[in-house]
Amino acid sequence: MGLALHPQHHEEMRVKGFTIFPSVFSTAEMAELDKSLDNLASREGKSRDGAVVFMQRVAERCQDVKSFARRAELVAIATAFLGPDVDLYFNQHVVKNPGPQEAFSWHQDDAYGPVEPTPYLTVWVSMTESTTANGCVWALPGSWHHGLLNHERSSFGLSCHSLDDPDQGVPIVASAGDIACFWSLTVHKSGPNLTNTPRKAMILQYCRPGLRHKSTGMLISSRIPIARGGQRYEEV
Ligand SMILES: O=C(O)CCC(=O)C(=O)O
Repeated sequence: MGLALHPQHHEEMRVKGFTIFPSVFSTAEMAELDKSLDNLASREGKSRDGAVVFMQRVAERCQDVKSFARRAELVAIATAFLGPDVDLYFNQHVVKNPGPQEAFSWHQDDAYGPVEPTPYLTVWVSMTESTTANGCVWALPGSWHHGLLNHERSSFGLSCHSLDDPDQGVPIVASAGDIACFWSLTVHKSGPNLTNTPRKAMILQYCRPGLRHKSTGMLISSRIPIARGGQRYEEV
């Protein structure tokens, strides 16, 4: 598997605000991560069977996920886009089970908790196939250039662009082990899962150290160190 980072990835992040890394992890590695998340859910008495399940801050509670967030491939991506020092700001596992649930509204990740400096980097790891039929992510190319947009509450999260607008961006179709990277200002949505198997993703959000809440200026202290001086952070 492995990772090849090309000038095209930088160009796509600069122009469109997102880029894809195919086949970074194997299907077996994704199954292993899935098992760790399943074990965590069992340990905590939680179910992954709801329509859409969010398990947040799992790296803080599961060593396997924390180690995964420091995989060499992810350190390479995060340091390429953010510089040599990187922290994990936020992470969540999302399961979209089959069902007639709504689409996840068009939004910017920054809208859920404005921070400075912005944008940070969202690394969306596809743990299963992600298709237009099972609720893949869609992105609006170039949208990150407009800064933080006004968001309104919708029936499924915050919304900054209508699901009825003729411009519905582009789908990010992925296989298990592919990665989609986007800025926290890139406008994106995801659709319902109209198939009969779950769609799963691990979302890792990386930032430079020193991230602060925009509203209060307070340092966000709960970050996990990922890389220092371009090298993976080793716990002592
Ligand atoms: O995994 C998904 O469906 C996307 C979720 C999403 O857009 C987000 O967490 O910001």
